[in-house]
Amino acid sequence: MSRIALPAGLPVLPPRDPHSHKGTFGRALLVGGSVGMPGSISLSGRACLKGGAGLVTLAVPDAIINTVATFDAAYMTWPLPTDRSGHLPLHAKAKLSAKLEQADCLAVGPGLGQSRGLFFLVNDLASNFPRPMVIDADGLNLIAQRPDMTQPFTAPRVLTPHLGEFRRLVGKPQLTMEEATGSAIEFADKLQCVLVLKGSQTLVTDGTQQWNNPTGNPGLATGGSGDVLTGLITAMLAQQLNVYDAAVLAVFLHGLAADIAVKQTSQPGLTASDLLDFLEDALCEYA
Ligand code: B4P
Ligand code: MG
Repeated sequence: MSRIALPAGLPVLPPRDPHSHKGTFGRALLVGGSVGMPGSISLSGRACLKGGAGLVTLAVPDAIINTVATFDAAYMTWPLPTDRSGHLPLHAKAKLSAKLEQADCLAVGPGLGQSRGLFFLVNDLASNFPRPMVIDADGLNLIAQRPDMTQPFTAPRVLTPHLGEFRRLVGKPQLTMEEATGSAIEFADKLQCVLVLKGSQTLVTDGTQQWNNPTGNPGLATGGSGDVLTGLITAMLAQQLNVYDAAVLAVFLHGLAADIAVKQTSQPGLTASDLLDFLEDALCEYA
């Protein structure tokens, strides 16, 4: 039973069937990481587990796989090649194929970095992965470099830019947050995707529906909190929520976790790792 008043329109995560098993709650595949940035993808993976995905696999460059594996025992890791700059090369796709076939949903971006090979890899996945996919961080910066940004996606996609990333997506470096709100709705409608415009009042839109998120606080203005959100959205997709509902529920719970956290910690002291611990409390409030 919830102890807080849940806002009207909040999506419902169906109760768990007593006879369910881990396959029931989906296989999530998260692709990211690079040499020097092993933490982001781990935060996403841990949030994905905490959010209820049945099986979570992190596909990362082989140069960092041992580091990523030691951050949590509950997710699986899958090694991909590492290029000379410490990133995934384009031919990582071949090694990824088997995992892509098994995945119910995909997230790409946290800690990925940017390179020419990654440009082709990420845009290939964004265009061709047939099931729901979250695109975050450098994944967004890489799709922003596509020659044709007006081409709609043909499979369900959630894009999670903060204002800086959204400016790059629309090619307008001076866009204000107020201008971005209107532009985000138009963008989501044109590209047939769900857009999560992150900020102090995160907006979720699919071009028709809009959710102005009421939870969250400046404690979230800390490195890695966006990676946690990416993992949480992916968890909701793994549990078969549609892309809009998955984004709305994850954004709400992410902010709620932070609101609960700062009753016990300070806003400056809240870290993304702490936030993971409070996702549990947010889910309990929601249940
Ligand atoms: P990045 O490498 O892009 O790192 P990051 O995305 O900022 O980190 P992270 O993934 O943890 O946080 P995110 O914002 O995704 O940074 C590279 C450059 O981009 C840096 O120079 C940075 O200054 C710049 N940049 C970062 N954010 C920018 C912005 N908004 N506008 C312009 N430039 C920016 O996710 C953070 C999460 O916390 C979101 O869910 C967000 O909604 C929430 N959050 C943050 N502040 C909040 C607040 N005051 N109240 C409520 N929620 C808040
Ligand atoms: Mg981010």
